[in-house]
Amino acid sequence: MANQPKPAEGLSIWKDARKMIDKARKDGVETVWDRFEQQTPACKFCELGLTCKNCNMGPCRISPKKNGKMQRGVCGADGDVIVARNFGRFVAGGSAGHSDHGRDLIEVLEAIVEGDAPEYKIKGVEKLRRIARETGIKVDGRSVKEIAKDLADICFADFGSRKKALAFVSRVPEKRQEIWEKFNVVPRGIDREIAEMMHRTHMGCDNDAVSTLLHAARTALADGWGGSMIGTELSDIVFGVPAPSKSRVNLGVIREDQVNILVHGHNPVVSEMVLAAAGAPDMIARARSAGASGINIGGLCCTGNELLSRQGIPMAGNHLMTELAIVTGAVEAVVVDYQCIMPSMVQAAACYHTRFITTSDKARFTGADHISFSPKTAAAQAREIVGMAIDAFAGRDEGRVEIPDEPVDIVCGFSNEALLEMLGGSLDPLLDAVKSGAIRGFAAIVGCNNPKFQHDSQNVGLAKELIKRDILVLATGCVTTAAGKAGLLVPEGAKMAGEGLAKVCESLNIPPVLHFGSCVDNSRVIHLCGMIADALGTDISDLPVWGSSPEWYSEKAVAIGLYCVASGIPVHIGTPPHITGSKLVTDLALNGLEEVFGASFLVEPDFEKAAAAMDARISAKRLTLGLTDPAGEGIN
Ligand code: XCC
Ligand code: SF4
Repeated sequence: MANQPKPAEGLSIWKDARKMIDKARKDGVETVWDRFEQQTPACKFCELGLTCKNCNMGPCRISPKKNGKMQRGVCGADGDVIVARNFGRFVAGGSAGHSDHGRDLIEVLEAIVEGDAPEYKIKGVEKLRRIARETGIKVDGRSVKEIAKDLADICFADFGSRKKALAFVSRVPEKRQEIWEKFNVVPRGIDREIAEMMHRTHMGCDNDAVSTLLHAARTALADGWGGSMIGTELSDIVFGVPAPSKSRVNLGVIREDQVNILVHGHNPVVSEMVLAAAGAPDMIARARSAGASGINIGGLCCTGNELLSRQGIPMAGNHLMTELAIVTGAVEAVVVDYQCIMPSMVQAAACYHTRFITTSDKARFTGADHISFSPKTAAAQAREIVGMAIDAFAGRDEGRVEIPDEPVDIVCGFSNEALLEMLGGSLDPLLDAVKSGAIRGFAAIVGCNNPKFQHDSQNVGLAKELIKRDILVLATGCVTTAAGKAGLLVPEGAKMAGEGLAKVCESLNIPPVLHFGSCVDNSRVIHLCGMIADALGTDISDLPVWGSSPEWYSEKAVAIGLYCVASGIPVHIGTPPHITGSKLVTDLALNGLEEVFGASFLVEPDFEKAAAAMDARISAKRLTLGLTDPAGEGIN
């Protein structure tokens, strides 16, 4: 029996989302919330992580307490082993996503050097030189291309299997490196750790849950200090280092009078070219003769964040807004690369005049228009894409267009470089604010949306709770859009912050929540933590910091969570991964990792309780560092 659809109010906190959910129902477009209903309740065995399909003697599923005795799979694997193996592969999936994205940037850098990417340039020359020096490349007296070639080689080498440690492990505080050595989790090669995880979890290999989980940490570290960090740093080198700028956010950025192209996915390589093509005078003229007043590029998810951070394009929405953006009826084309793109967008686009254009051979969607994008032919292909969007404009049905809200102002484009520049070249002013207690600590709120929660309720709720407690928030991934819509990404947002933080925001003219980029840019966060720890002569796990992903959904989010924990940053998550069928694995995640890494996971679906727990730990860490914490006592 079909259930009555839930009222849109309960599904999202946003006006633009609610209106589009209602319109989707009217227009007959199925959304993520409809399908979530259909999939509920979930299979208990899967939810607990107690199913195994790793071989063909199975599939097997373990009842937690069959006759008081732990059941085993056909091969003899118990619940702990099965849960750990599943979790390990989950982390490997996430690390692979970020890292294969990073690899694409190396390929572009190499293509630039070899003259195979004529339309791309190295915009971040200064950063190229700095990173080259950091990684031991000779810089003086050499050309940009020579240096870039060597850096590309060093990055490629990090993907292999012949090194003792990845290049950027040199950024990790010494005490932390010692911990990694002690537990044998120093990441050696990005592809290597991922492949080893697949190997270990084959039938008959790593049959000790703790051992598997330690390798999961190593795999995640290869992502954070490897694949993701390469993704971030090389994107900065090729497309420029983000610097603060203004933009706008929500579905209101879609323009009724223009050809709207939304870029979606994660990698800036395609979307930067689409943006450039859309600015070409002949393209604009073509759009005009089609009856539009111009061409508007808007962002979705992390490709949006990449272009927002560097080029200031407006942001249409985050993960759960992607289908709804199409429902406005005013989107001519959605151009995607990879990751987090719901396959349903093909069907949603087919309900309107919208062209759904895929560009990566790694991410084909049945029913989509595919343009096999290559850096060599980028400009022509980007023009082709923009042309397709312009042609689609004629098919727009004005009667079905509804743009549901007015956009909200934001400030974006924070990076460690930008932060340092704002602070006058040194972290000292920031550290002084921490020491005085004006800023009590830092929290990076990262990641996704998940229909298990009212859309963005936790992302926004937690951010507001933390800034109230004088905890400066860094946001990445889909949380940035939520924070922006809530008015937290502008300096005026400091009105919602505690007194101490508000004063710091005012004196630096910064928002209480800093837009720190896309998901791969969480590498900026761990790097910053490393720099702060070094400046204080301590380890990351001693700092008053947190990571949090309240509404996470993806494998990548778990990889991020685990590399943060293994780097010494405790991590709050709103829902547990599929591990709760094993007491051993769950205890390790919640407590045991603390003994190993000085940080562990907190699972808490209620943002108020999460904020209180995060606050308490920040308070304790301050005291251990020898700092006072009057504000902490005031609020709890
Ligand atoms: Fe994807 Fe990066 Fe999550 Fe958003 S935040 S839903 S992973 S787009 Ni990374
Ligand atoms: Fe079953 Fe073991 Fe095969 Fe998994 S690896 S499916 S538990 S027999």
